[in-house]
Amino acid sequence: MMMLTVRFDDADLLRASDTLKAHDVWTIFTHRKSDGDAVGSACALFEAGTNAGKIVSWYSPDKKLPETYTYLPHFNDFQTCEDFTFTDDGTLYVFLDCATEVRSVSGYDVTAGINALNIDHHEDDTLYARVNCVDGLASSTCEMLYRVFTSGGWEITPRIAECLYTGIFTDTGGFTFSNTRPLTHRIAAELFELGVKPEIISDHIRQNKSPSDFIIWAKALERVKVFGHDDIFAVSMLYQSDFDEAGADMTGTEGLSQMFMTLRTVKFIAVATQYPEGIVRLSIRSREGSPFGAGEFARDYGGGGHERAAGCTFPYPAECVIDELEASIMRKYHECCCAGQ
Ligand SMILES: [Mn+2]
Repeated sequence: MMMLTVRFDDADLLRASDTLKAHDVWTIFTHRKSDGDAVGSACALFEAGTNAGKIVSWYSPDKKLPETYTYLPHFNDFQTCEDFTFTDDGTLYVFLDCATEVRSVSGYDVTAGINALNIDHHEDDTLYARVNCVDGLASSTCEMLYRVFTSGGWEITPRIAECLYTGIFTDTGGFTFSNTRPLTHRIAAELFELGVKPEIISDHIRQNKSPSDFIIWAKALERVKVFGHDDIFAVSMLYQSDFDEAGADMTGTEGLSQMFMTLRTVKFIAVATQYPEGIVRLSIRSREGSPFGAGEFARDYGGGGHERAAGCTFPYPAECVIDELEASIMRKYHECCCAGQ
């Protein structure tokens, strides 16, 4: 079952806008494994804050951001931080695109009454901040931010529009995923009118693979395993040695799990990646016809995300990941089928 913790009210947008206006110093946090929505929303908010005379900074635990987004303003203002010291000096801490505080830097204590604002669109968001602005139906955090800005009369400059469009485009798979609503298109049209060039943004996002990324993708394609009744499941795996041998960046896998969804029979895919510390993370996608959602599967392993796109760590050594993954998917499948009878 989908976990719905989010109760959203349009008044939350204005409350978020007022909270931003009331503070002169903003510290922005985005999640680990930065994607277009995290980077786009942070750059948009950074730019809006700078235009409004705020002092802004931006952190996440990532060592670096995906090269894809270098065209966005404030890409170079990003700073890496694993462990952050939160203070009570009037700074506003803004979490963007983080379903829980643990998705970003450590050091945040939910019970400490930290002066935090949470702007997000994950349906399993835990509402961990003092002020929460979370609509589980929104396509992206960038869509949320657009609505926050318009509710409070903030000027959306062409540069801000470009950032917001980027996050909406990436989180909806170029307006093709089921989270794309009429409102998403209306907002995209507004951003278009504000100066966004869709073909240029699409080129930045989609035509950005390096030859070494292709070597990595080839490895994942070669190792794909399709199984289950009517071949509805698929898994694949990338090892740290693949990245070393190809000289590829770990951010080059963006779009890989979605690509497996083009297999005609597949409704659920999990791509495992071994990280340098040895940890294995899963990138999971599901679609109509899967007996369980990507988010539901990820939550079994302490992960999270959306019903159709989610992620988690997978607690097995790299050499047994493929077998264990297949076994857990089949176990979950049998649980779901039995429960339904
Ligand atoms: Mn997002």
